[in-house]
Amino acid sequence: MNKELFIKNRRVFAEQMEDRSFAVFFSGEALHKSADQYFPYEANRNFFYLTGLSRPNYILVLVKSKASILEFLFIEEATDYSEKWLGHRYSKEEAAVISGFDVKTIFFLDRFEAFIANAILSDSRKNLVKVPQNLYLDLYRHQVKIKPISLQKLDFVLANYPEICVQNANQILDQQRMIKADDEITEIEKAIKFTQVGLEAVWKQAVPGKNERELDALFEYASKSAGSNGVSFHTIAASGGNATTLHYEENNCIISDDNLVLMDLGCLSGPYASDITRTFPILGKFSDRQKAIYSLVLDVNKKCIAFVKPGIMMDDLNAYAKKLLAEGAKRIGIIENEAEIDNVYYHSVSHYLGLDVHDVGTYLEPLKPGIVLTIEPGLYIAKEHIGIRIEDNVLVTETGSRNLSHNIIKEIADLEKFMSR
Ligand SMILES: [Mn+2]
Repeated sequence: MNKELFIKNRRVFAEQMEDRSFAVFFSGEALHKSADQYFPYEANRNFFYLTGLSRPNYILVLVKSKASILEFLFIEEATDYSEKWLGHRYSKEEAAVISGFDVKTIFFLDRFEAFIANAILSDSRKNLVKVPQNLYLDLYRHQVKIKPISLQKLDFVLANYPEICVQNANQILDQQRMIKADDEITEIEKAIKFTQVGLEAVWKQAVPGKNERELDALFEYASKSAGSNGVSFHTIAASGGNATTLHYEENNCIISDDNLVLMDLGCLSGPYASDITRTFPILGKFSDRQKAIYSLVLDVNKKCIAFVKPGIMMDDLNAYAKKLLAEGAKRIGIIENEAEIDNVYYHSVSHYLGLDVHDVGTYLEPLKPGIVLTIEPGLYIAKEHIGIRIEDNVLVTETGSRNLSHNIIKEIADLEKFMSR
């Protein structure tokens, strides 16, 4: 991606910082798995957004004083050991090219604490900010009782300088990240394209008797072969009644002849995600009953995409989807009265999408151009062993919406034709 985006992201963030403040962001590290094994490293998304770098243990520092903004990056130094055992480590020059930093403001990690102490905290003539008032940190909390990593890492500051006010950088960055730049939309479109390739490989090879996990593996193989660096979340490959469990992740059942298969999946392009759901008959041909229910969900999917435009509230979109699903479900005899819709449709129709699959951003303000969201109505009828969801990824434009995943087929005739053999 173009470094200009990351330079701009830092500038826009820092412009919203109070004067006499500094901000510290950590790129994170791989989580421990078991014994000497670790989970694959995932860059802290705010760190990536501000630097374009996906490397563990890096630290970004922004300083704002008298309205001027200074930026510093701390990176891992390559050693003989790290190069031989762990692979290449970026040089300062390489990190500068990706992030748009001036190479003179990139240091190795061992300088970090002394830098904070001498250049920011100490009351010397040379320090960068006179008596800092605010410290901006990523305070995302995965669970309310778990202390954010940033607070743990900066304990040496917080314990000794209680007069410095901690500010939640996420309040600024969540708003900023909601509105996608053109480069970001391009990445999401690439992630969608990889997803299309993966799904088409599945459709070409899906036959009764296969295990759900074979479809999961086919998807991952084909999408990675197409260029994706991985799936954006654990693939759901749910046949028959398994599809009525929203987050079914076991993917370990033999798919029988009469089954519909619901696959909710997505790919990564860099750290950007897609999130698509398609439902198809394993035989390549819908029964009349499957057709009736599928057509209803598809109709709601298309109407909701057309409903998306700047100014509407997520609540309006949710209410609209639910009303359409309730009317339709009653019409084709799934429920007797519309109030029963909660028994067969029990999730929201949309969430934001971007650097995270369930991306940051408030749901309490009207939609704005540049937001990317999912549209994913569904119906889950346990007694008929049928779960259907059809999910697309949609960009809010100046005048309405653009379906970024329009190339992934979903019409009954197109699916049956594609799967015919
Ligand atoms: Mn989704």
